[in-house]
Amino acid sequence: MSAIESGNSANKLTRDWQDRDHRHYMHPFTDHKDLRGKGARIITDAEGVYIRDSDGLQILDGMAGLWCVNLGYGRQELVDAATRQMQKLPYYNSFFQTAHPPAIELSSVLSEVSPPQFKHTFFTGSGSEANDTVIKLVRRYWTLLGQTDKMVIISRKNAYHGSTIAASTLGGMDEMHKQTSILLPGVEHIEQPYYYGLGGDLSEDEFGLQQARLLEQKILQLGADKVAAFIAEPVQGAGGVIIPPATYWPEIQRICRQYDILLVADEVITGFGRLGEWFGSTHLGIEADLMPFAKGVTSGYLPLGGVLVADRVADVVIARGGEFAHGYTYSGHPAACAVALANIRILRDEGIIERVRDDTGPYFKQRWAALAEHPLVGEARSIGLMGAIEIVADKSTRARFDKDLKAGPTCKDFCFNNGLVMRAVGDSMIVSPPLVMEQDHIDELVDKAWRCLDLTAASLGHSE
Ligand code: PXG
Repeated sequence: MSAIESGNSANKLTRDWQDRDHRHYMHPFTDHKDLRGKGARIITDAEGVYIRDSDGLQILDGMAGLWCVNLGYGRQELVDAATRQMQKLPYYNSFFQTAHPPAIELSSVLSEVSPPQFKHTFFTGSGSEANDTVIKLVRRYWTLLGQTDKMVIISRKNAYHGSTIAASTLGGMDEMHKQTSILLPGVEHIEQPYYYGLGGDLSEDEFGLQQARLLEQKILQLGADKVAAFIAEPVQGAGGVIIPPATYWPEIQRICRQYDILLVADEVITGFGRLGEWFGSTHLGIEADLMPFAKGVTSGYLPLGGVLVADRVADVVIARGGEFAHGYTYSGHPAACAVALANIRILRDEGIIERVRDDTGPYFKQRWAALAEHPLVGEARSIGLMGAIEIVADKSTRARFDKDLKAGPTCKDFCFNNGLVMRAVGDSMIVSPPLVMEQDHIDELVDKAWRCLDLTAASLGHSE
């Protein structure tokens, strides 16, 4: 078959997949009318830090799948761990006074790699289920302590905590709230620490304190005896890689302690090395009482989530509480736990997290920061291996392009077509690449991002 023929047959296959995709597959978070016009991009295989589509285009995966493929693609050790476990014991539960080695081992290993206050883990199948579990744990804790009025959980606008009704309520995404319509009672939201978007004339430090003190104001408004917990991502991910000013988290910690409010750090994105520590909380000096996690625990090879439970909560809910009436069929799924164990072993043995902290993270920071010199970029910020750039029409005023021009989505499309996955959150472009990226991959990522910003500027008719 000639190259042209094989190209044609690949395209025909792509069209066939796109057609069946349109007829049968309801995608998550997708406008299907919009998708119909373009056809889905069909990803067929992947290796290392690259994915490949059904037309044979190799694409650098700047998002590690969906913030999860920390080890990159094609790690045989993870495949072998799943295979071995599926042959030995593909499924069993831990409901009726039973357990199995992979879940026991994984909960033990998690207590080693997490901060010292965590010795227990409750497993789930996803980050959303982990956050549903958080709500129940928080309420159970205060109820067992006889403080039945301490019910309200405070969260933040533009937070993402998952898609179940409870997790959508916890999150601060307006569109999700509108569409969910039946939200959980007892959840309140405060404004986010988004300095570029909301900082105005304040210094970063002043703004960090101001935004943290919104929590104190909310607690005082509701009454500390009514507030059970505060939940936040150490660094907001889906909201657009919002990195809080250095003053933010210490002040939040002070407030939670002063008013006796449980602190929940949602580590679904920041866990397992993203910021160059096992958990984002460690990097930012947060001492949490509960830490929901998912994604990077298995590098996304199999679905698994959970909640790390600090002794303060475990001593009440587990030691004194009787039955905790909560659990999922796939809580602690043996194959998923086996993959997580192999994943954590590789992260440890190959020193990947230390490499992010000492080498690739600092290198990424410096290369990424240079994107701020591009005429379209108002800010380029990063932490660990997470980064965002703000596309603006006017750097000095931070004015955005007209929404209808779709600057962010246009840039995202240029990126995909030119071999780079970079996500658009409105007109913020974000990346969160696999932790196994090397310096030359980072060069490739930044060079491609610059070129696609050029293409975006040209298509918007923007000159400096
Ligand atoms: N918490 C955080 C901080 C997350 O980022 C979840 C909870 C929910 O996890 P599950 O496993 O239920 O999806 C997430 C998930 C995006 C995007 O658009 C982000 C997530 C999921 C889907 C899309 O960036 N994060």
